[in-house]
Amino acid sequence: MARYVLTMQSHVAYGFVGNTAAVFPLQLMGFTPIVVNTVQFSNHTGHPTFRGAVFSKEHLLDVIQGLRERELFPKIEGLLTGYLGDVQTGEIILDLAKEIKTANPKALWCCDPVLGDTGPGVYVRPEIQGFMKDEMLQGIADITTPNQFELELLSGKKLTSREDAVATARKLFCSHGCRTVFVTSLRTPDVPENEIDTLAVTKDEAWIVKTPFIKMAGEQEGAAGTMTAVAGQGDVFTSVAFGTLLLTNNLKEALEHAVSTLYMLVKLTPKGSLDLPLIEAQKEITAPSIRFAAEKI
Ligand code: PXL
Repeated sequence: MARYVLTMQSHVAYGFVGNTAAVFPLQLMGFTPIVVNTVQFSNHTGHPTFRGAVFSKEHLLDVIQGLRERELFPKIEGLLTGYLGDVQTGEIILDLAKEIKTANPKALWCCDPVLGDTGPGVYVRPEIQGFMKDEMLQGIADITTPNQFELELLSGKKLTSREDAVATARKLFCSHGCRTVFVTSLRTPDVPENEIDTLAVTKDEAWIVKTPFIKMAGEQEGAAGTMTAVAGQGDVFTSVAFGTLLLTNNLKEALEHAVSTLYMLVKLTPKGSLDLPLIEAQKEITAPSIRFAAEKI
């Protein structure tokens, strides 16, 4: 029986962000993704130019109506969402999440609160930030995957340590929003210079994986002097972590697998590339060559 995950994210013709970062890993893990594209751009917005359009509310609702007519909602076990082009798309996603969860109360929603990253800074419209915090991540989302920069924006404070990150994730989400929080790209002052950490946090447990910090092969000066890094890392991480969690229901396993996959993909990114080698290095998605172990914190 097909295992359906609905992934509603951006589409790029070239490269791997949003759905083009999420769909292939989900397929490799054995899922049948149902793919709704919120935008169609030529490439990710970290390149010097990008072209294309954001799909209208009418278009998105029409596609969703078609899926409703196929009576797919009770069969969907996971909803995966990320980058929002505008608040309207977020409102559609919120209604869709409620409908899917009503149709299948066991379905899980993984909401990646894409807002920005250290280096490029905020790369969404300003109104997305409040919407993400006050609407998307309250109540019915089950899993969220902020990077450090996003957790700081959402909590309104700088994180001072790993313990602070765990406490902040718990306070902000686990008590009255998402049950599970993956915090990525953690480089608080207590993390050594040559290291980058990833956390998996719930109300009663927290795991950490420490990996060597790879200065990104593709990191270069972008528009207006901002640094652009290889895009799509968060999108691939979220897809692999969520897929593994759906397959195994094991938080430690999901954390270790997703971190190990990402580490290898970044390591194998050719110098100067702004996109991950998702196809060439596909075996790193199913069976990463290096396996990093999580410790309890
Ligand atoms: O990786 C997040 C993302 C998603 N979608 C689009 C993007 C980016 C980051 O650059 O440009 C279109």
